[in-house]
Amino acid sequence: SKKDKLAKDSNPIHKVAKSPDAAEEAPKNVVDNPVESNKAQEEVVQVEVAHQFGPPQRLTPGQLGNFEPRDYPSRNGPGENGQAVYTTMEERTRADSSTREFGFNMVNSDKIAMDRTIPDTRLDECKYWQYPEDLPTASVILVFHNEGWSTLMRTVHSVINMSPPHLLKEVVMVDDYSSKDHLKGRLEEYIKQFNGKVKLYRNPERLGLIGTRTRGAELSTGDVIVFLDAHCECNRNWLPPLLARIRYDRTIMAVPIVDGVDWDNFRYHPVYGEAHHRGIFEWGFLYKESAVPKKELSRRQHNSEPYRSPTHAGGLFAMDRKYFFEMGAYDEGLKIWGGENFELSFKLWQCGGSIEWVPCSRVGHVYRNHMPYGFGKLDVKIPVISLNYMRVVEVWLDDEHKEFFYTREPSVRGYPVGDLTKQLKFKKDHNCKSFKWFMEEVAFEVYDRFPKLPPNKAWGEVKEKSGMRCLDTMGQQVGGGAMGISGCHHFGGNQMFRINTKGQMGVGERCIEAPNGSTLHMHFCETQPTGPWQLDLTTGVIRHEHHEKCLEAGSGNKVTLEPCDPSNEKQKWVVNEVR
Ligand code: UD2
Ligand code: MN
Repeated sequence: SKKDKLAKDSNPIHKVAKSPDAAEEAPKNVVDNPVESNKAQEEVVQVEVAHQFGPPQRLTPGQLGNFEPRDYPSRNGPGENGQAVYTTMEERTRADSSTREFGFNMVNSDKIAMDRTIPDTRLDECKYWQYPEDLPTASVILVFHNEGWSTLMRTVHSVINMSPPHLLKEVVMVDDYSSKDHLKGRLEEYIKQFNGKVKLYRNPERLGLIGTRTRGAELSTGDVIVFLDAHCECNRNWLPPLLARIRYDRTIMAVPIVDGVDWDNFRYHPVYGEAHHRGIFEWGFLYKESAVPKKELSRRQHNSEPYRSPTHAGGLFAMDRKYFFEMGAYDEGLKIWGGENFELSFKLWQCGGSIEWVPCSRVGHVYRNHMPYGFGKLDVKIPVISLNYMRVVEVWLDDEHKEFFYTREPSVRGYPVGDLTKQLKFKKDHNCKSFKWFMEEVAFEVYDRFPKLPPNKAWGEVKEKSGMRCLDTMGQQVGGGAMGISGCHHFGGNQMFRINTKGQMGVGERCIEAPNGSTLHMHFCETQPTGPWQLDLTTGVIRHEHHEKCLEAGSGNKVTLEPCDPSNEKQKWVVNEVR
């Protein structure tokens, strides 16, 4: 058709790849590999809709995959092949101010072609997968708020260039109430070159990324919605492997592997070496990635096949559009940023869907230097992210696991999270499985890294009884210098500690140790939830049981372990809860 032709012409990389017309003649659903076929049947037991689709794909070494780009260009120029670009002395001031404004060095980004080449970071095997020809179409949704120009537009170009035109229904850009001039009329003008394939919608008010994604999904018309952050670069043949999984089973959320792009020099680099990783979490719900357990890896025939994951980072994933809404989309009570990845993940797993990471689909994401935008005016007295986590926790966790969250984040316990009727009804109506089931069957490695937390004995600021100073991390990280004491500020943060009944002293996701027997340092928490700290609530003495010494407030900002002396007032502390 005319539309296809236009799209194809504007797509340099796919123009000589197998055309959609040729695809029509290809045999559909031919099962010529008995091993694959058995595997598919096994999975059919779990997923009713799967049987009609047969094996999702097959590997034919020596024969380039049917969607594999045939003429990926090789070029020289700034940033080509994902190389770093550098800032000159004259550019320094502008570069720094753009970094403050966008979290990215836009001066460097502006030097790089919109369609720059990037290195192929996939496993070699990925080139030889044959995917079904009749894949569902995709709407790629880019939500954005005050993004820099060239990083945003490079994302659009990259989606267009790296996707087979007949599978890319549209790119849906949704502006979340940006205020920057460069995102006004210029954007409408610029996207005209894409002949209608790129659509632009604008929010009449700030919805936050979560609400904006749901709006983007509502505005989309493709079979599948693919969300990407507005600063991404798609790698070779990124789209078909995602679509193939959803074609095979519409209840799968398919997640590309997210490579890194440097916020300063824009170097594109693979996220991991050979070992596959997947998304998990600790009990404060900081997102973590961890090597995929053998048990999961061994379910597959080939190392380049998709594997199941408990959760994902949030930004980049594909889902059947209708299924996304059947699952209630995102909880409307989640505000602006954070926690939505867990909400959708827990909901999917517990209510009949699943999440797979797809090694043959790779997309680069520019990790910011810092978050450059605020969250707008919201009537919330705890961090918005904590409120989002609480909504997720209250709906999807059971009592045992909820308690781990509130042990890790004690100051938010009891804060009103708003109406959860809709979420709880969904869970009941869909007969969703328990969080315990999820932990045992899906996220089984989490306990190995983040064991069940014993209750807190005390938490809050640790204040000297003989003065006005509080224990303070002084911003130190693991491997860094000594912690100290400084004027109590009652805001928690670096002065918020937890001492649990097993002797562990925690701050945020970290634990405290005194490796030299004198000064206190940040540590990774041991995989056993135990520690050396004994707090005597009556005397206020904090004793390190291995060094047999007590915590003593020194002069200036100093705090050290010293021989215990019950008459020394400098060794007496009081732990005050702060909210
Ligand atoms: C990560 C995710 C991000 C999201 C977030 C938690 C990746 C690579 N990124 O943070 O997608 O899941 O965790 O919620 O997994 N935006 C808006 N409105 C806003 C704020 C942001 O539209 O009010 C846009 C923003 O322009 C960007 C996207 O939302 O395109 C994600 O925001 P981010 O890049 O600041 O988040 P990130 O990568 O730190
Ligand atoms: Mn991002």
